Amino acid sequence: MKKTYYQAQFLRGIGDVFADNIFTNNFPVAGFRTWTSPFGFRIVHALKIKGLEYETILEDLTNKSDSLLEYNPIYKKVPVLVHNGKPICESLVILEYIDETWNQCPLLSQDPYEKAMARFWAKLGDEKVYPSIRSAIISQGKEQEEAVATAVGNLKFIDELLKGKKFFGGDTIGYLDLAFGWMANLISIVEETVNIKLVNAEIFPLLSTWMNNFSDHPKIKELWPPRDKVIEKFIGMRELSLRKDA
Ligand SMILES: N[C@@H](CCC(=O)N[C@@H](CS)C(=O)NCC(=O)O)C(=O)O
Repeated sequence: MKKTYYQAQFLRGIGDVFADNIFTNNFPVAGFRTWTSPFGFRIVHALKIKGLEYETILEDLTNKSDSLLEYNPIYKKVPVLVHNGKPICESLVILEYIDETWNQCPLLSQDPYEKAMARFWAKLGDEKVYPSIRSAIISQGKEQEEAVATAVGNLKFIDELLKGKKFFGGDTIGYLDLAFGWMANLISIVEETVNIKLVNAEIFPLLSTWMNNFSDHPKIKELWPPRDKVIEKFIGMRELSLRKDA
């Protein structure tokens, strides 16, 4: 079957990673994700922070594996965590499951109010920030300007959460750091791809420092995908979307 431009770009981006990506089921913990899924990063980062061994299965979303469809038949999305054969779907739900199952390096506070706030902000990140940044990648003109304005407006609230703190979780990485973690890597890639500014260090000093602290953390750093490959993928996504709209 002839591949679309986007699929070709995507496959080129991922290189030969697919070749070995069969679910061996040899580990008690396994994570289905893609190489760039912002939601997928949360899971592997949480497993790393907790110091757990796990198997990663990188999905091609244009050709989802039977295992993914079996484990997430409702949404058919990544990430999925499989623990002792049982699937858990939805990245924020998975984060809480990981935190409750493995006590070391706690991610969520025990305080009900702080916990509620962390969940509130994580939801805002998913419902407001992620869609606007995604839209900024694939749109242009007025639509893109509006997307950037929405993203920047919400990032301002997020920046303020960091007052007096190194991480959203305090001195160490917590639930909200993992929920927002994708921003630390993908925002500057989006800025470079579409030539826009989302996080200006002068306007967002705290967020900008957090982005560096988080993405350079030894347990986080090694899991980011190659920057040039992600840019290549985003350019492909953008071209496909703009061509569709033309
Ligand atoms: N709310 C979900 C979102 C997951 C999601 O959107 N995953 C995307 C990849 S980034 C996906 O699997 N898309 C496949 C599809 O929509 O068919 C979560 O937090 O896990």
